Amino acid sequence: MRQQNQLLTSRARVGARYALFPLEGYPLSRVPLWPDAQVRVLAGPALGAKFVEYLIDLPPGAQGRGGEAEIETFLYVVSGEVALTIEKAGHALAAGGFALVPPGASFAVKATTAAQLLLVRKRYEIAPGIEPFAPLVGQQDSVAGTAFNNDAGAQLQLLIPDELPYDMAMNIFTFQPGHSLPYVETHIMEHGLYVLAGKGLYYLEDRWMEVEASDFIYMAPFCPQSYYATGPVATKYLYYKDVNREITL
Ligand code: UGY
Ligand code: MN
Repeated sequence: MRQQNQLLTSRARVGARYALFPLEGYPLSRVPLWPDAQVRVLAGPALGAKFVEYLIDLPPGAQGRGGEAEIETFLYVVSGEVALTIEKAGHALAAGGFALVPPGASFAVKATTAAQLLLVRKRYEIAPGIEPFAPLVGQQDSVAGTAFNNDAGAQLQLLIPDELPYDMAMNIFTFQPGHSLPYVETHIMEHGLYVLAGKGLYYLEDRWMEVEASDFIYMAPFCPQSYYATGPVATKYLYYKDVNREITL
């Protein structure tokens, strides 16, 4: 927030195929399933996205829940600790912990400490002959990274297995300063990308833009995109991608 005697400027941009939103620009929402939380709606259908992404701040003891028929939910703990129950199974999640709840399964979250969560909701795409997945719970530190394009300075972790029962990817990219995506990529999949750490330059549509930790980027299908990490610390970003399904006509 600027003082009344200062000019207003912003890095927020909404282009034809992308949007870049610094966190400071989001007013807070209150939503019924997370009544004691401060919710920032990062993306949703009004932006053109076929998914919904929230950033949720929970004070200690605050609760939330979900579980809609046909909708799957991914949860990621940015900071703090929460107790998560999926159907009747309990899980303690600390920073870096994550879960994917299948469509139709109910879940509840209670903040053990002050906590910040990212939540992605997507309509699950049933595929003929493919059984839907069971609840998945994990911790990012236990997920092996692979060097992207043989660059050890660009590590990619797939939090959700790249297998046909899953129709979404949630990946963490870690770039050491000076490392980058190897080309400007353009693909049919959408992205919802939250910068967890570091800073650098994102190429979106047709230009380079500065981005930093806590920025959110929406990339629509076929948005030309690339990234170059500046520093001084490594960039880490968590991103959503729709995968593993036929393209509907
Ligand atoms: O998986 C991806 O499409 C990834 N390379 N995109 C990105 O980081 N913008
Ligand atoms: Mn991409």
